[in-house]
Amino acid sequence: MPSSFGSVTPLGIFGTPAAGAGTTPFPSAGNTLTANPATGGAAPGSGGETLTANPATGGAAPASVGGAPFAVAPVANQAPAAASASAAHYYEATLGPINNSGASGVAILAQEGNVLNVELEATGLTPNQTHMQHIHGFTNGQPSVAPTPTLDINHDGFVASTEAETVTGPELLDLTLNPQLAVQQHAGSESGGIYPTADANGVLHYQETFAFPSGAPAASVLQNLGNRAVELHGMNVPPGVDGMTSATYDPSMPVAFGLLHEITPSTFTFLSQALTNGNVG
Ligand SMILES: [Cu+2]
Repeated sequence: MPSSFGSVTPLGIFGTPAAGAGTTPFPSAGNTLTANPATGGAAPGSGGETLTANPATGGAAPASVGGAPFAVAPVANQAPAAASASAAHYYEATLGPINNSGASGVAILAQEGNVLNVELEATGLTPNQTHMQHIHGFTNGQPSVAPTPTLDINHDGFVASTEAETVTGPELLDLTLNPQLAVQQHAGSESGGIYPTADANGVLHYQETFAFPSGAPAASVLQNLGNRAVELHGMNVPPGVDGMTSATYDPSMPVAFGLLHEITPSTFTFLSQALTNGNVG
């Protein structure tokens, strides 16, 4: 999995410093995050799974920088020294329960160009079950809003995925463990997507990097991320709900939802470290 995107340079997204910050790829210990606790992360140098550099704090000023702050900047990190600073954008969604699921969590996104990194932790999920998770939104720019019980049009006591989508927007990106398939914009089929499974305690950890070919239709999901939302699915439902004929696990039932909003690089770093340390969710 780490080599899925061998043709891209994933570290640029995380190595881009704020203007004036240190510009070496590994400015100091403590700024290197191994982001995938579930899989044990990737071996150093294999790319894709290792977050580097702290764009907000800049970390400790590297001794080698001296008076030429950008002299050692990697090619991918040649951010202008002035106004525009970093081209990376960071987002957070606080996930709250839907359908009285009891689930909650947090998702953080880092986006630069056509590369998107997603970290997510959720608790209170149905244990040992696979949970579909997506970025939802509207491609016309309409902001997603949180679903409410009033959307239960068929009055079965649950807001089904299709009912929720009237306000959240459709699935725009499948947050799968095989992002090479998710690069295709969601087209109404879950075929082929591999989603994470909650552990025996109902806890789910997720980290993945999506690299979209330039100009690919799916890359549009990266636009207006601040108007979009993260939604998790899957819970046990009684008979008669969502077309189920018996009490069963309904993999599509929404269980957690959060609106994305842009955060500062320092907040992203803080949250990313907290996720890595298991202190969030
Ligand atoms: Cu969804």
